[in-house]
Amino acid sequence: DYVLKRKEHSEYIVRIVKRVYNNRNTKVMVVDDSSTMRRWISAILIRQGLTVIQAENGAAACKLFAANSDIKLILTDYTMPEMDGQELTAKLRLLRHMDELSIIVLSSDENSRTAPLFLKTGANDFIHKSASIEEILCRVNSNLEIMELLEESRNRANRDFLTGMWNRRYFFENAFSLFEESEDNGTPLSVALLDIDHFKNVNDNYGHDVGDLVLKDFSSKIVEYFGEKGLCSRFGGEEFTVLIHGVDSTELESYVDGFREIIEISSLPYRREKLKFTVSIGVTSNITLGLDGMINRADVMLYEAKTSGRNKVVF
Ligand code: GH3
Ligand code: MG
Ligand code: MG
Ligand code: MG
Repeated sequence: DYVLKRKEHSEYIVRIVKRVYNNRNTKVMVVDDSSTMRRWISAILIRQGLTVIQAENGAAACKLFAANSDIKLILTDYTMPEMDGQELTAKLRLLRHMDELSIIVLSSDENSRTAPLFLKTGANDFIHKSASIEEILCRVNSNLEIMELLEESRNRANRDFLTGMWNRRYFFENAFSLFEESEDNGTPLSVALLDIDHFKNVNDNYGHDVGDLVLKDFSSKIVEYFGEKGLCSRFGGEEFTVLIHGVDSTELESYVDGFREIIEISSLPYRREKLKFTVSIGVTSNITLGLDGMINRADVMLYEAKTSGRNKVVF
């Protein structure tokens, strides 16, 4: 085995400890028709803190994958009855992108064409079965690390830093396809613009940090009420946008007003006080305006809610 220098070694240990810590929520699947091989690899991965699921061939793996959509990495054999590793790789790659599911092939095949064949089919990596346990672990770990880094950079690009909510950029990237879907199949679609009333007072009276706390609390209430499905985003400052799909016009008013009421009656404990505030909401369901037009319209309605007394929903 390659022996690391002292400093390199301690850095490596830190990485491994961090890796095992991160692995505690990570599910992987081992696919092999040899039960001895399957158990041997699974035992190694379990020792790394991973949760392991086993399948005896590609077909069984597909079924288990459908029931365990949170699987992050698959370590698969090549030659298996019913469905081999290549067909499995091709099938799963259609369902998940390379940065969401890592597929590593572990094969004893000696043909020099096998590795490139798998890599072209969509495998993230190819390891020969003669590899040491150490090599298998290094490759599993680095593939998991790459996916985590990619997820982190995706979040940095798409989420608002303070609240963790989708940002304006993500909203526009995804709102349009929902809009088109609604045009095609008639699913009702509405845009709601939410703005905290007199938020400046919170900052002025309690400071910017408390203002930030209020924004975090408010945004988690939005996501809780409208759901991630509702495409909730922070548009900027204390203004939020929700694209509501699937709520009929007859129910829309009470649905949105339900949220306004929750904010009106809830409070945020801060030191010995209970912070209270209200929200004004502008809504439109007129999809003939186009997406930008709907946002503008909701903004006009929001302005009307503000000028006519706040703490209300205007359609
Ligand atoms: P209105 O009822 O008309 O909406 O009044 P308002 O005070 O809520 O609105 P205004 O637009 O006057 O003030 C919004 C304030 O939000 C001003 C700005 O400093 C504050 N703000 C914007 N982004 C943040 C943030 O990330 N954190 C904090 N603490 N404050 C923010
Ligand atoms: Mg086999
Ligand atoms: Mg405001
Ligand atoms: Mg505002």
